[in-house]
Amino acid sequence: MSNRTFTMIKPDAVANGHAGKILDHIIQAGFSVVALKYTRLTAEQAGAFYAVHKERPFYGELVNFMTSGPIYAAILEKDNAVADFRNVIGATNPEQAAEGTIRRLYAKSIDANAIHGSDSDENAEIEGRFFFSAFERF
Ligand code: FUP
Repeated sequence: MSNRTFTMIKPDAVANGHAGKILDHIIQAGFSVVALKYTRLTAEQAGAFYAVHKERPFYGELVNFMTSGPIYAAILEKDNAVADFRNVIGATNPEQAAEGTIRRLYAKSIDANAIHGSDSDENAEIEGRFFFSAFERF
């Protein structure tokens, strides 16, 4: 899945009305949206998705935040998708994100940071499967 990555437009960005602009930004950056879902995570789902952060002090807040409203989940396709998409979204902390990145443009804080992007090909596949069945993935 080296040409695919997984993203979520997070509850802050959806609530602020930025989802359409963010999707357009992603498409203009050269990614194809090959699967897309509007949904809201349960605490169980958010806890499982971020299980890698279970021991971190911000885990509880992260699960609360990710269940606070609806999200868009999507599988994106492009050559070198994982690394290129990380550049498009910018650093975790929007204050450190480069000019023109999605987090710099639309995120307010490190915890409510507008968008998720997988950090490896392996995680892109795991995360994509978390939301989409093989039938839904084109
Ligand atoms: P990223 O890969 O850029 O999404 O960042 P991480 O995997 O390090 O963190 C995942 C999510 O945990 C972030 F998007 C927001 C949250 N987080 C915090 O709330 N506080 C922190 O100090 C670090 C991460």
